[in-house]
Amino acid sequence: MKRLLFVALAGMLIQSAFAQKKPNVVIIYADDLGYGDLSCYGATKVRTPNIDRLAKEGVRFTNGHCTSATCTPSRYALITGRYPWRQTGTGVLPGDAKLIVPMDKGSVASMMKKAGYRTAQVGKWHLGLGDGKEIDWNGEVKPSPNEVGFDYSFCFPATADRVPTVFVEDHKVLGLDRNDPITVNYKQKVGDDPTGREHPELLKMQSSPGQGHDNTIVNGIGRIGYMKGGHKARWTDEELAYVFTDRAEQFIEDNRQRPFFLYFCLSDIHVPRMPGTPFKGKSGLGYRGDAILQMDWTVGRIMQKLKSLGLDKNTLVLFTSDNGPVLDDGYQDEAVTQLNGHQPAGPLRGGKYSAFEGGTRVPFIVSWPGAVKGNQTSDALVCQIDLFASFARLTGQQLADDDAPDSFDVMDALLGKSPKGRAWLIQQGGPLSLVKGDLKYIVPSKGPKLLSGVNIESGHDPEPQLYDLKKDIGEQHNIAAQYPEKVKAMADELQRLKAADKTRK
Ligand code: NG6
Ligand code: CA
Repeated sequence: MKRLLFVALAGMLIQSAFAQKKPNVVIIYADDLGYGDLSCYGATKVRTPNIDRLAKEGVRFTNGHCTSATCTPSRYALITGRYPWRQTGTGVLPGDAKLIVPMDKGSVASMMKKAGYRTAQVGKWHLGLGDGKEIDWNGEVKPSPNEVGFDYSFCFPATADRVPTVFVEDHKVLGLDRNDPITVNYKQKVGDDPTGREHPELLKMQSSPGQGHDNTIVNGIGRIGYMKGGHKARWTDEELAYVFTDRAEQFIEDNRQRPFFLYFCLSDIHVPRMPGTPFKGKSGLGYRGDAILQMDWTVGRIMQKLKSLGLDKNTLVLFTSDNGPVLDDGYQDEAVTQLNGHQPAGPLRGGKYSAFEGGTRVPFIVSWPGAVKGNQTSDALVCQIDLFASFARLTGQQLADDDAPDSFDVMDALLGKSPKGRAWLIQQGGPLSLVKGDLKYIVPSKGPKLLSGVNIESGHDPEPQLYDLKKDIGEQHNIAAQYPEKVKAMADELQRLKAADKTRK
């Protein structure tokens, strides 16, 4: 009997030691951060010591990607493991859009939950809320991240420049005052709050002409869309990073004794850039540079939190961005005038919204001090769409047949154990591109070559484009005319991959 008890106890101990061993996973997802925006990626005009340290403790990828050159589709791909262009309605969403993540399929979060992880989403969501009927911001906001795998969610619905400018915590608007109910409208003005168009003199930061951002004024900033009510619940932009970081830290602390998965989506460095007072004016590059410093501070806080709880060795931290950089994205915040020679996309052409590499090649860093050797640089082709299948392997799970149809297991590359990532990737700027080996093919498309508001080259061209990224990372020399057979082969392959329901083997 005693012996049996001993065996059972020993078994339980081994099991719990094993359970402890499951690494925590933290994704820190920056918004609109470019390939050249960090000092560990070559920036010299701005310094990011905390993120540089993260890179030093792990692997810094030179060929890491989001799927798309804007936010909503990239996030859709990360969460679902499915290319966003397979589903209509995955473009940049307004703040009153319905949830676009399918609830009848697995998400990276529900998969981690199945593996025994406690899961959370903190920060910008931008994948819609509710079921398509008008959202009742004064009641239950549902479905939300909670319905697609997150045990805990603390988000704002869309972007910082879109109404409603409130936090939603597990189905409820935080700090709601019943006597001041919220109404949101993207078509016409609601309520009596002044708009940026009517009252530009009330703005603390002017909107850029011709780019919208001149509807309801909240905290002295004109937004996209109109809102009424909810005055006490509205956020203060200067506090966003602090509020989100506090929630993320709290979640880590609350779950320090069990494996957790945190999808931490920063509002930095998206517009309106309105950093907290400690960072204002600190970079010398205007508020965009200041927001980079604030973002780096946030990363430092998370690293410090993990360390203080003794979790740093057993936590995989992934830092990346949802799309490439933009300077003037709707506000006159001196991002252009104070650029000071800084190169947000580094050596890459284009930026946010673009089919060129600047749109989708982003900072991508993995650290896991207990399992990953530090000081590594990897040229493996990896994409955020691959996290679903990769984390499934990390946590010892089989994917259901129709889960994550475009996600490849690149875990060995992510851990710096293999120089090989995926063999090819479809990227989405305006037009789609196929990257395979050193070559990149951009589908011919109609549209302006220069997106004039944001001053970014779109990648649109009525002629096919082919670039050798190994020799020409800046995509300056279109070699399509020299290699018509390669163009044809890549165009055919892209067609075939698009037509398949699934590209995962
Ligand atoms: C664009 C907005 C831009 C930004 C972007 C979304 C205009 C003219 N521009 O439509 O300011 O909000 O949407 O950015 O409205 S993202 O990073 O969330 O994709
Ligand atoms: Ca973005």
